[in-house]
Amino acid sequence: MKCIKCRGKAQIKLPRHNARFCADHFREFFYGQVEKAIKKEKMFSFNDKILVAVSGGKDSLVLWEVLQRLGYHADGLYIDLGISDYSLRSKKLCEDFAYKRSLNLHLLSLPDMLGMGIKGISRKTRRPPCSSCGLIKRYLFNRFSLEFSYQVLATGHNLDDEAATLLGNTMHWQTGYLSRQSPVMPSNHLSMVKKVKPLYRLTEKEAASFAFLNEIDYILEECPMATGASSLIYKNALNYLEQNSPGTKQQFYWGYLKKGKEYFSHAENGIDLISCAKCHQPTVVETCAFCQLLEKIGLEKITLSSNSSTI
Ligand code: Q46
Ligand code: ZN
Ligand code: ZN
Repeated sequence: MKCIKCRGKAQIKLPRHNARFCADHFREFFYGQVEKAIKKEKMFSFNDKILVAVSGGKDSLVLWEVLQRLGYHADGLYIDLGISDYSLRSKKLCEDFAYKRSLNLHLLSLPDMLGMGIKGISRKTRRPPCSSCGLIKRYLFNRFSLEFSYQVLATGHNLDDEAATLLGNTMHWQTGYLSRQSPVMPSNHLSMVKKVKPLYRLTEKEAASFAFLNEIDYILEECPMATGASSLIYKNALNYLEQNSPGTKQQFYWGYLKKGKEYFSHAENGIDLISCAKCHQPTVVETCAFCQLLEKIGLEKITLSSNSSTI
């Protein structure tokens, strides 16, 4: 098997592009796809301060690696969710990653800020763990970006994630979500930071190959709370289709962005955001869902301070 660029020994096969690459040309391909995403979707410039939401998983660490290699100003934020050993290990991996590359990593801890981890919060609020977790992460990443003057929040969502979300939203005809699904969510006047997904042109397997070739250590196990997530069922269904017809995932998601999304634009008008009476973050009701969650665990409000590990 030969690299289609240099005719050297190929290490990676990409059936969806009908291509094979050696390690160097695969890296070139990977950087190229991220740069294309950034430029095509006008995600950010070299003047912007970017905050990367890192979890210790491959996608977010790969994204951070690529952004810093391309010369962007990118810092990381890790949120310790207090999920026993899983959180300890993933935090350590993020700290080691930042230390080896002399990058700035901010740390927030739910046990420190809220007095308990996701399990405890879920018990007190009677919400499923992933629902509390999603709400808390969205809120903290957004508020932290604004309070610490980041213009853009970047997440490691890849093509598999986005295609699976699209499939789920389509299966249930979630027209509001369909109208908003995008690799870029612009900022708004109501304290919403711009959010971007620079890996949306790359698959999970490609991110894993990049991590392997660049010796990026990441947490291999799934979060112990992730069992039974419907997104995994949609991913498996899409993997089956991709195996039999390479390119299906990208045709589905990129095709949606190009041709399908506009049909749902009317569905977006239904949401009127206001400022939360307590914390001034964007919300659709008087007190935002995060402040309601705080009330349920007996807290009035929180202040954010970064426990930075800056090298
Ligand atoms: S971290 Fe949080 Fe995920 Fe774990 S508790 Fe659920 S949502 S599964 S991305
Ligand atoms: Zn090559
Ligand atoms: Zn609030």
